[in-house]
Amino acid sequence: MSNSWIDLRSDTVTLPSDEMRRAMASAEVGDDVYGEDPTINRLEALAAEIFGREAAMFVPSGTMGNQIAVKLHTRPGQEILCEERGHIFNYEMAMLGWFSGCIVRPIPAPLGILFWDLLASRIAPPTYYVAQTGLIALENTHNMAGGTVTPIAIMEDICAQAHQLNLPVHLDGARIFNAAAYLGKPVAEITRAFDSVMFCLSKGLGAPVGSMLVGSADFIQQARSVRKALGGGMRQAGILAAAGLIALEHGPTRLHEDHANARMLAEGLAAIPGIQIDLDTVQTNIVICDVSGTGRSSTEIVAALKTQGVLAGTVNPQQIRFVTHLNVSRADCAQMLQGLRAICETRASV
Ligand code: TLP
Repeated sequence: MSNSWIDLRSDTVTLPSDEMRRAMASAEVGDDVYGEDPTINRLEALAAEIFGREAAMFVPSGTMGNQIAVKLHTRPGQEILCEERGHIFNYEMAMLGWFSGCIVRPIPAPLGILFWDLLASRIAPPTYYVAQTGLIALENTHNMAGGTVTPIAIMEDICAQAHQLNLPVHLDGARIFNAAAYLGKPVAEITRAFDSVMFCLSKGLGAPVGSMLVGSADFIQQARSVRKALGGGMRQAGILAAAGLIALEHGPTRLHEDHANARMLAEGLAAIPGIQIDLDTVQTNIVICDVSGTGRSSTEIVAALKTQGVLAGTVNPQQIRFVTHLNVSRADCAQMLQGLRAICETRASV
């Protein structure tokens, strides 16, 4: 898609800045499978430092980071507890079963925010003829709940209770910097209780490619083998890490702008007849609304928006998702709202 679109489908569509492209062109590189790419090594050291962990590993995608963590935390035949709309369960190609040999016990949670009481009753009893719970996986921010943020106290309580049962807890923190901006706390503080954390460089932080997995030195050493087994040994990938370093150093500082734009967009949506939105869910850069009251399906509305140069995504036949990011301005959001109002009014006057 060219730059002339107002692309609200996802923050994955962000384009690398000129500064990133320059850094990529001049990146010092080596063979990362030998551990010899200095730019990757710098990125991994910086990520470990920012998260207050022993080690970090660069992976091509958030999906690979999540799935490596799951593989290491579980054994085939176990169960994984996660929220029912979780990315790890719904959008990662059934890899929890395919790759790790586990099944998911999905749990619905208001605003996508799991808390210990919801999880406790789903943990398998220690009976030899019952599949054992192997992992709890949280997602913060929660994408399909509308970018909602799980408070620190809830995450820490879940981790503390799980650890008492010797259960590991993984965080899909694809957008953890958005959660940190909302909570006003450093990522190290809000993620310290987790056994492993995956976060993405390639979403709101603006890198073209890449995610990171952070954890203990031992965990990351094992993770390197699993990454290699999946074909994720990327050789001179310092070219990508150079953009990742800029994303990690500068990306987090501007996320509040995306959040303010999302709030403005959500309030505008709430004022359009036929559109329903729970403004409580709009905490970060994701806005999910229900369009069924307009008399049109989400697919029809997304198609109508496209004729106006606006791209958005459907969640299901009733819901549309808009995601703000660094390539979308406040004026773009206002233009989208104007277009959507016109679409809904056309229908009303038919
Ligand atoms: N999310 C994408 C789609 O896959 C839905 C998006 O457009 O939001 N965890 C979370 C919470 C995510 O939202 C995503 C991507 C991932 C993991 C996977 O990251 P990638 O795309 O790098 O594999």
